[in-house]
Amino acid sequence: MTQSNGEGRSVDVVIVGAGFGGMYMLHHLRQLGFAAKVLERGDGVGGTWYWNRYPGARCDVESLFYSYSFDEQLEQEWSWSEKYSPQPEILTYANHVADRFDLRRDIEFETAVDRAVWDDAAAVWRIHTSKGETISAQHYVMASGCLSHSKLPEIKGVHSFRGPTYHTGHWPHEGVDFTGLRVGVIGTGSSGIQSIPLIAQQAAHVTVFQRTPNFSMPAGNRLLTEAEVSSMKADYRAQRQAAKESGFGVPVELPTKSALEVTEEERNAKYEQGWSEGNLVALLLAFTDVITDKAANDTAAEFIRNKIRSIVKDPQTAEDLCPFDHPVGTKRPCLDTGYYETFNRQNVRLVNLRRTPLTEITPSGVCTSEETFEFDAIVFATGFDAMTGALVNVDIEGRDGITLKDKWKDGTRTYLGLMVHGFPNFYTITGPASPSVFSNMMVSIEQHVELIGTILSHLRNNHKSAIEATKEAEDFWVEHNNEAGAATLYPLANSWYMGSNVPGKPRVLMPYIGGVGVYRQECDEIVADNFRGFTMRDARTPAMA
Ligand code: FAD
Ligand code: N01
Repeated sequence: MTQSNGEGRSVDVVIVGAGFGGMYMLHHLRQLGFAAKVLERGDGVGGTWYWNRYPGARCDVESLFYSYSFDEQLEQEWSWSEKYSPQPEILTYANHVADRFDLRRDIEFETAVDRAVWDDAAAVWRIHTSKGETISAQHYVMASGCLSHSKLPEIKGVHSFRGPTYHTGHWPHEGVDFTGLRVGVIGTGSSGIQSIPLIAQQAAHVTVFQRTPNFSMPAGNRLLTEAEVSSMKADYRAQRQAAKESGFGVPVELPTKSALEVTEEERNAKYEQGWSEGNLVALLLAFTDVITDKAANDTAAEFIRNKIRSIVKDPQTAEDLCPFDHPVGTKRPCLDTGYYETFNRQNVRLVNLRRTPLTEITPSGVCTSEETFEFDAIVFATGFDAMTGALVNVDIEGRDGITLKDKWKDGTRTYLGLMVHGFPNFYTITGPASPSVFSNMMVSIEQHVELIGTILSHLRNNHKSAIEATKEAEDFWVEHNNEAGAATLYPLANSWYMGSNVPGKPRVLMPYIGGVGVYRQECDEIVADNFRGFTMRDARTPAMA
């Protein structure tokens, strides 16, 4: 029940964020009979798909899988139009879900959470909002997103440009018309790679500033046929189950051979299949060892580099676009539509910042160590303070006054990527050390939401007021996450997975690479084993045991 005790409102659960995580959390808690409120900074639902409205934004997990599975009717009534649907369609889907389940009446928009403090005596969270209100809640869920805290580059003069600047992660709702403009784009991750081809079609000239070339492959995006959609709808239960049991949250045939035990022809034929299908996972799982063995990985990397060389006409530009500094897959690989071809256009130039570093942004443009560029607009495709940014941006104070920011200053520490020792009744959907960004996020979101539902129901049924991860369980999970990561090539890259894109951020592989199927099984076993690794407090006991 939502109540007011004269000192502010009180609800069972406060959820931060109205993306796919927060929306399903709200719906699920309502079904279980809890009173929940969602607080959302933006003025609409959709999270990622509300903010990232840059040209070309679309998913790179096939839409038929990048969608909720929790409601069969929803699944049957909604039809995706494209293999990888564009941002407007995904946002329309989010709005449809919000309407269909009447979610908006419990979402407060344009409301940011700034601070949250655990009141141990009362066993409640006091959650402070940008509107000056304090809401009390027994449980506090951060559904604040892994890729929601955008960041500008650390470049001298970054705020000094006179003309308009845009960050891909909070693009103007009304769109941007680049017609006739000289545009500088900084960043060549997924957002840059998706947007550059479309900006180039419109602008008079585009200069792309690339620090690290990325591995990208053509999405092969296309309209879905009616037959494809209905055949998926007929088989959805089996497909969803396969996704839940898989490694990355999409069903895929598992490899049986090493890349090094087959002939070059056989190897390249397998890579060609992934490339022509526009299927990232198929390429990374073409062989057993692509993401674990450097020599095996080199074969996939060289396959992609040869594709780049075959597409890009100018040999120096082609070579500059070829990634050599990280194994393929260890930075988030990209799916594109005409990215490499864009560098054959007369109005596009690539600047390799490894040769001529960016030195300054000025009122009229950008300077490198060798040149000055004048622009009418600058696009920052410079990414996010991923996985932890949105969490530590809120001043979250747990038991004994410890803050989450302090606790994580040498690296994230969580149990299952879901709860944190010292922070009772606090949950992070797709938090660090869960499969999260190493998966189809819809699968990971649904699993965390349902796990939180199981925990809250258990507490209620057993008259417990609070739950907390033990230090031992957290230590074990941190170690387990690190061991899983160390068995792969991921630590070799300077990626946002490793926190390397934020100066001073501890270098730790944040997501859990064990796979969504294995992780789900681990979680299920913990629940079945009487919530192993958690302590619970009786409603009448004053402090955590
Ligand atoms: P988000 O969608 O990020 O929502 C979090 C919400 O919390 C935001 O609306 C934010 O405003 C709000 N918020 C944060 N902090 C506060 C605060 N303090 N107070 C109030 N509100 C707050 N994943 C895939 O699996 N497949 C894909 O193809 C894919 N494509 C992507 C494309 C782009 C461009 C990006 C950026 C990410 C993509 N992702 C993809 C990852 C994507 O983030 C997730 O799939 C999913 O949308 C995350 O949902 P979420 O609800 O967890 O977080
Ligand atoms: O961000 P990024 P993103 N000087 O961090 C460069 C998801 N997503 O928004 O690599 C010069 O990947 C930086 O260079 P470097 C997906 O999970 C999915 O593109 O650090 N350059 C890099 O090139 C993705 O991984 C889709 O050397 C600077 C770029 O900016 C995640 O979101 C689409 C710089 C940032 O790339 C983030 O993607 C979009 C500087 N000072 C996003 N600072 C799909 O297709 C940064 N850079 C589904």
